[in-house]
Parts: sequence; structure tokens; C-alpha cells
Amino acid sequence: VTAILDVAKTAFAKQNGAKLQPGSGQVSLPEDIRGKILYDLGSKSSSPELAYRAAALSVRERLIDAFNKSQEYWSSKDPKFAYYLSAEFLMGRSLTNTVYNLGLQGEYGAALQELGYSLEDLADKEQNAALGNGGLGRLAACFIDSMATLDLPGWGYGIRYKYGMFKQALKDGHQKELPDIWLTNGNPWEIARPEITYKVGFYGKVDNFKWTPAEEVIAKAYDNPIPGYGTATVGNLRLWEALPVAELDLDKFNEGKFAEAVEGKRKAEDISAVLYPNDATEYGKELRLKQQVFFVSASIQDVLARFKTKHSDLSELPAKAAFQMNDTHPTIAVAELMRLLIDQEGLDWDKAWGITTKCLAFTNHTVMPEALEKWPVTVMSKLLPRHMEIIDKIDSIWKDSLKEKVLSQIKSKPAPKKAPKAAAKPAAKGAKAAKEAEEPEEDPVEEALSKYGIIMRNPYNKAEKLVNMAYLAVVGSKAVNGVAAIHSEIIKETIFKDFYELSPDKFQNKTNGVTPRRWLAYCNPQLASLITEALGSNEWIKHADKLQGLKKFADDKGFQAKWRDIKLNNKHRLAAKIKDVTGIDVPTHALYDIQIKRIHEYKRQHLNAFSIIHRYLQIKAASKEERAKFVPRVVVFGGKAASAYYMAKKMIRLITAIGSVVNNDPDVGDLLKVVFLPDYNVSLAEVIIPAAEVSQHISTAGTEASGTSNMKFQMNGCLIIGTMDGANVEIADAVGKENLFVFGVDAKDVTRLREERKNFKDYDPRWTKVMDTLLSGKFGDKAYFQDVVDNVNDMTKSNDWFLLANDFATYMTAQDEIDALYKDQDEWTRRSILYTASSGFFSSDRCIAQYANEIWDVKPVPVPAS
Ligand code: GPK
Repeated sequence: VTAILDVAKTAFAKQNGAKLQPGSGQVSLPEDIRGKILYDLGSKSSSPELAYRAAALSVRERLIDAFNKSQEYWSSKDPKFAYYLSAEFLMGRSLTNTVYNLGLQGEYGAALQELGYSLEDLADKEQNAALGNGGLGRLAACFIDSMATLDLPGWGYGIRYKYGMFKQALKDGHQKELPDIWLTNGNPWEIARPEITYKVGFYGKVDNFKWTPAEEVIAKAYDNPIPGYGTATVGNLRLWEALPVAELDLDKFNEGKFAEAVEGKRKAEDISAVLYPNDATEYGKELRLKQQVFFVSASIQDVLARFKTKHSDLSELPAKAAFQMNDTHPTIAVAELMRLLIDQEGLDWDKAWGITTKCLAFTNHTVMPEALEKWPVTVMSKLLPRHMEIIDKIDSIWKDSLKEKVLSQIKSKPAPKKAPKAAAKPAAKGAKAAKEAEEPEEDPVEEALSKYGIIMRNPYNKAEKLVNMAYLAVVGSKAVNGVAAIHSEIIKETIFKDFYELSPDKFQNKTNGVTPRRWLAYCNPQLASLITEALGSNEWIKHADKLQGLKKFADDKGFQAKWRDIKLNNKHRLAAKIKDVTGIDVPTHALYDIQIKRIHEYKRQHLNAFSIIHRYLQIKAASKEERAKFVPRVVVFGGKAASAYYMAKKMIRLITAIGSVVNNDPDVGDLLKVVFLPDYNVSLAEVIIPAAEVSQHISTAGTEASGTSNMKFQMNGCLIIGTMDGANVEIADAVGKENLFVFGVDAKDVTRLREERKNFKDYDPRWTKVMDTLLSGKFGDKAYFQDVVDNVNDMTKSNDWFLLANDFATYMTAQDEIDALYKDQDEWTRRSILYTASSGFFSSDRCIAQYANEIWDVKPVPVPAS
């Protein structure tokens, strides 16, 4: 059959004068690309945009061939699969990554050259697939790259948002959000699957455990093939689009109510319309919960459907499927898998629960209480009445199972004397008092159990009940993990303490990782070549541990010089980008100091900004001779603020305001430049990171779960200034703490310091000067910055929750160390080489191998090469 098809295909193609298969000897690659411009894109002339699209369509065919082979092979072997459920996948661009991973760079490079283009130039024409906010979404993207590279049977599952992460523009130095319209020219990297659809229901009634939804939508699949590196394996990212069950309400249409006739369509399509642009902050919108259940339900239905083509006994599901829930966003999976097993598959509760708790695992990415999703019971009951019923039952069985333990605890402790409520407090007034008075007395067992409750009272409004999604996930999962060693310890001591004490074995650590393909081999080609040359092979791209071999070159002066030259070339590339985007000229002999990440108070971009003000004041105060001794610096910021995050938006304005003064002050000249690069995204990161010499990871200890850009900078030989937080701790272990610029209080002291902060008096004089300067109006509108200052400096008005004033002095010491060390370029370069050499551990290949072995029990199934 295949042979006949091939003959038919060739005959058809010949008749049509095009569509011959490249790589089959039928047509040359340049001809193939030309044919695509002419026939697929319908253009007689070419342009870089058209050439990009044609090249992408050409690569797509190769990719699909390999994809089909992989998926057929896996299907025939029927191994256990890992399913990565994530509301976000921040993929960035695909052309270079695909061509390189498939090993086609030579062929496509030459073909495009013949057509007058370079792969790099065309790559720039691609829209970023920005279906994620930041670290969490990019982690998911690195993970599926590693799954394919390691030949692990696995798919990602998520949402095909029509509009991804907003585009950030700067207007008068303030962030302005613009829609991300990324699909207008089509997306050559996806395959629509109109035949793969599932229904997902909402609202309605439950009658005797039978749910009749009042609203239904269709989830339609789009496959995004994920090529592994150095393997024939191509994995899959399946994203769901929401569609109406009926395109048009014909009755309404015939009545002439045209807008109403398409109302249902719009409502359905809303579900996959926009990515919520929040990062580690509250969501709480019903549409968000709708999105979550939408993609989770479609994904689990899809897995069950495939499972059932091969198996009839659902108790085998845990041997065939592992679901990893990426943060709380997909945790409705606990209730949805239960619902499908019970309501659709007819299993009894216990059997369903046994299967569910063997299939699911949960990753936590933050201890910020506001990011741990909690849905009001009222919202959940209305939107998902059957799920709510199931969650109620999970909660009550769970608490029942703890009753005896709690009883014995109560018996062993003397009962606390309860003062009569009314007498204990001064007479409260108004609504609040009424609410308190109405509060029923808790039974002591119920009270002791409440800390374990999946259904909890809203601490700010006792009348309201909430579903704590993180607790639901912990109870419903076989494993729970944090994303860096310190973070995994902190969650056991704080947000999940009571759960950890009950089942310590459930809790694991999986320190994050990043793909060395995109984040070193492809974004830093010159360094990659030097590394390959030094190590005598490019095996490090797949086995990042081999980077260790660079250690022996750290002191080699000749090697150091080559290493530095490449950094300088990368700085030139970034300087050109900065000029292009902002118009600012930055010197390339200066030290490139970078902080790129979401804008957040806990990440403390304002601490960095304050230190820049200090540096500026120092330069201004210096004599001409003294100025000559300054190490020139270019400080680059990038990052988006959640649209409703007031303080984060002020932090952006703070940086741009400092930049406009500093960059235009003739006293300063090239000694200091402050750049805010708008619309930070994956492809901008690919230009920034290779050029960075020092990067800032300066969160308040205990707040940054891991960080992943720290790992990317490390891989690219960029020194780190940072706190002992997240993965910085492990990077310091790997590189040697003395080779980082470490400052700030320890995580274990943060709670105490926050307690003591009301009495904080220990202001550094440099800090006070900075605050005074900011309030003097030197950087424009002083009233605008008043609350930025109050927030960190006025303990009567606010509390410096993130301990900027506390950490300022040690931060400045670390900054001074940076300047001093930069004057010793040999030592600086030695460290830079050591960073790269010790970055192997932070490959997502290592991380994913750990997930596969320690949580999923999924084994590699390499796809044969031809
Ligand atoms: C954590 F909770 C969240 C979130 O909503 N978004 C997000 O990007 C990040 N994260 C953490 O802030 C990082 O420390 C971490 O490296 C990353 O997730 C991946 O684990």
C-alpha cells in the first residue's frame, strides 16, 4: 500500500509541477522551498517573511514523517506514558530548534543560502509561541524537549490559546499591554486534528449522582510535534481549542437575531481565547476554572480513549499512564479522573480512588499564599456540581481517616481553657461583630481536623468556604515535589507541614533544569563550537555532565582569551539589539549586568534599581580622576508586570525613570547605562543571556521556588549575584560558593526579621541617601514614587515585607566585589568557565530522568532510526 501511495504521490506531484518530496531525491531543497512559496503561499515573488513560512512548511513535512513514525512505534510497543498537564507551555520559536534537533542545519542552511537567505535571518520572522507567563511555562517547554531527547514516551497537554502572553510596550516609561495576536499567519508547527474531539460540560444539575450539564463545549486537538535531539524520537504537545457544539443557533438566526445566534459560539471560544497574564498571583475568575477543567477533562478523556483501544481493565491504568500536574492549575484532575472512572466507566469509589492516587503526581512552584488557588465552594458548585460532590466526599473520607489520630492527640494534650468569647474581646461593633457572634462553637475534633481540610473556611471571611486545590492535589497524588532543594524543604515545613507529617514519603524534590539545546547550543553557537572543540566532541549537548571537562581549561590563558572574545561578540549582538529596540547606545567594553524575569516585589528589581541610584550618586560626586577608576556598567532589565499588579508597574516606571536621567547625564557618559528592554520573551532571552557577564537573582530568601534563568546564565558562563534562595543554593554548591556574589539574610531568619521589622533602625546611610534622592524629585514625579519608598522605608506605613532595607548593605558589598573582580579579567574568565563547566546538573535531561525514575516509572523507548 505504501509503495502504491508513493507512486501515486509522485505522479500527482509531477502532474502538478510541485509537491515533490525533499530528501527523497525527487526535488532539491531550494526547489521545494520555492514551490512552497508559489503553491502553498500563492506568491510569485519572495520576501523574508514568505521564505520563513515556506522553509517552515518544508521542515514541517520532515517533522511529520518522523512524528508519525515515533507515535506509531510507541503505540505498537504500548509502554507506560507520562502526561505533563500544564496550563502553560512557553515554547518561543520553533524553526531553529526543529532544524537543529533534526540535524538538518547543513541542508537547510545551504538551501536558504542558495535562495539568498540565512536560517538566522528567517528565524527572526517567526512569532513567539508565548503560551505561558514565565518560569513555570518555560519549564514545561524545556521538559517536553528533554522527554523527547531521552526517548521517554510522553506527551504534554495544554490549551491552544488564541492570544498568548500580552505584548509589553513602554509608553512614557510605563508598561502598556497589547494583545498577542500570534496565529494570524497560521502556525506551521501544529497539526489540526478535527477528528479528535471531546465534550466538556459545565453547570447544570446532579440528580442521584447523575450530572446533566447545562452547557457543553467541544475540545478539538492540535498536535505540536516535539523533536528530540540526537534521536529519531519525536514527542507530542497536544493543545486543545474550545469550540461550540453548534456553530449557529438557527432558530435565533431565522428570527433575525443574528448577534444572539452566535452568542453560544463566542462563549465557547472564550474558553481558549486568552492566557491569564498572571504569574504567582491570584486568579479567582470563573473563566479560569473553566479553562482548567476544559483542558484537564479533554486530556484525561483522550488518554482513557487510547488506553481502552488496548486494554479493558482500568486497574491497569496506573501501569500505563502517569499524570504530572504542573502547579495547582490542573489539579481539578483529581476530581475529573474520579468522575470519569465512576460515572463513565462504572467503577466503584474505592477502586477509582486507588487508580487515581496511583496515576497522579503534583509539583508545587511557589509558597506565595495568593498563588495557591482556592476556589469558593459557591463557584465550584455552580460550574462543576458533580466535581464538587466528589471533592466533598474526598474531603470527608480523608478527614474521617484522620479522626482517631486527632482524638488521641486531643486526649494527650490538656484542653486549652476557653474564655467566654464575649468577655474576652472588647465589644465589637457592626457587621463584623454580628458575624462573629453568629459563628457556631466548633466541636474540638472538627476544629483539630480543620487544618487538613480540602474544604476550608476563608480566613478573611469565615462565612465563605473554599476548595483548597493544593490540598486536593496532595491528597489525590502519589508524589508531591518542590522545584529546588531548599524549596522542597520549605514546603514540608510551611504550606504542607501537616500533610508531610502524615505521609513524609510522599514528598520529594526535583530541582528544575533547562534544556542545553536551546539555552546553550543554539543560542550561543560560538561558545558551543569552542566547547565542542575543547571537549573533542559535541556529546555534551545530550550529556551535559560532560561539560565538567571544561574545568581543566579554566586557567588556560589561551582558552580564556577565546572565551572572552566570544562573550564580547555576544555583547556586540546585544548592544545592536538594544540600539535597535530602544535607540540607546551602550558601550561594549562595559560590564553587562542583567536582571530578566517577571516583575515582582519578591524578586526585588527595586533593590537593583536602588543600587543603581547609589552608583549614579557616587559617579556624580566623584572627581574626574576618581571617575576614571569606575568600572563601566550596562544594567539591563526585562520583564512583564501582571496587568493588575500596582507596585510591579511602579517598579518598571522606577527603572525607566532612572534610565532617562542617567543615560542622558554627560557627567556619567559611558560609566553607567540603564536599559529596560520592552517585551521580554523567549527569543529576547536567547540574545540577552549569552551576552551577560553578571546576572541578578536577588529574591528575598525563601520566596523564589527555584528560578531557571539562573541556570541558563550559568550555562553561558555568566557570574551570579544572588541570595541563598531557590536553585541559587545548588548552583553555589556546584560552582563553589566563593565564586558567586552571595548576600542577604538566610531563609531561616526571614520570619524573625519580619517580626522585628517594626523596630528596624539599622538603615545604611547609602540607603537613606537613595530614598531621599528618590523623594527629592530627581527622577521626576516625586509623588509617584512616594508609595514605592513608603513600602520599603516607612515602617509606620508599611513593613518592608521583602526585607530590602535589611539586605541593602550586604547587597552593596557584593556589588563592590563585582566591580573589583571585573578589573581582574583573568580571574573573572576563570570563574566564567567554571560556571559553564559545572552547569551539567541543571540540564532538564537530568531533571526529567529523575521524574521518570522516581515518580512516573516511565522507561525510555527509543524509536528506531529509519
Ligand atoms: C511559580 F507559582 C508560580 C507561577 O505561577 N509561575 C511561575 O513561573 C515559577 N512560577 C517560580 O516562581 C520559579 O521560582 C520557578 O523556577 C518556576 O516557576 C519553575 O518551577
